[in-house]
Amino acid sequence: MAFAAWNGVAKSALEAVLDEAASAVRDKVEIRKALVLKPSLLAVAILLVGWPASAANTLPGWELVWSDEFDGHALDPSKWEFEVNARGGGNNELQYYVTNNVRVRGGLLSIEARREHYTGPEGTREYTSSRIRSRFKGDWTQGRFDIRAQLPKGKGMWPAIWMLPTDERYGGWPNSGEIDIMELLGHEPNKVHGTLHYGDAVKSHASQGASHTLANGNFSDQFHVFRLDWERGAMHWYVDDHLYLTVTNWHTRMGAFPAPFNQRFHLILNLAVGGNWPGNPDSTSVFPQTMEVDYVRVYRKK
Ligand SMILES: [Ca+2]
Repeated sequence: MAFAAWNGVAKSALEAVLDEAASAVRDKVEIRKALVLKPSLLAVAILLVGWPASAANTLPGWELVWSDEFDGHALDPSKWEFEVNARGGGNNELQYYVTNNVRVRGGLLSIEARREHYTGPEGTREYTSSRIRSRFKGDWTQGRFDIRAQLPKGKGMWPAIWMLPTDERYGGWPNSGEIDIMELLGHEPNKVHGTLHYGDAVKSHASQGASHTLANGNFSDQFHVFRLDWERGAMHWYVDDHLYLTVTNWHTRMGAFPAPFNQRFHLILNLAVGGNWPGNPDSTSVFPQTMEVDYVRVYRKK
């Protein structure tokens, strides 16, 4: 993790130099590949420019502890794993989650929802998509989570950036909690939701949440930064640094406050199709749809 942060800083410095000095070279990806292959060139470039005073992903008061800038050509298996299933997420979602609907290129992760007839070990579905998680590869208690993403739209689209408990120390859902950093319902493409789920057993499930609506346009028009600040006794949800939800109380029968949010949680990125909350796609829905993610950055308070 420390290496990932260092690598990001060094690469930013190099890119600045290379953009200036080698503007004639069109393919930056090729430059990056060349640098990875030539450590001596990397050292020379750092000597030339000096160590950067700051980089795009450093923030005052915060230490970057984990990130994925999606600069490679495939999903990084040291950071993410696929969840392959047709179980419907407990919400009667329609998709078969497969590994085929993820692309990493041009610095972006794309998760694509397709209308396609697909048969796997768990049955046949009329839609495919992907769902990835950082479980046992990125797990945190408290921190700041910044995710820059552009979202899909259309009836039945349900992109989500969220967190589940890695160890379920207090029992099954919702006893051990759930943190929804961002959810969007495709028929309301200008509105995102942040929600905290907790409580005791399914029948006494409790939640607190709020939504943020754009003044102009939709979340499919351009990238926005979805951010959660998780402190010991408070959680704060932001869109583009605009605070729209703070939650300071929650409970679980199996532990004292701030349980269940005193355990480690991991990140999940997925694009669901249909289900209880958004409803199913209809004749107005356009496929394929994608959620594109520019970066995921996790910080610890200094
Ligand atoms: Ca990126």
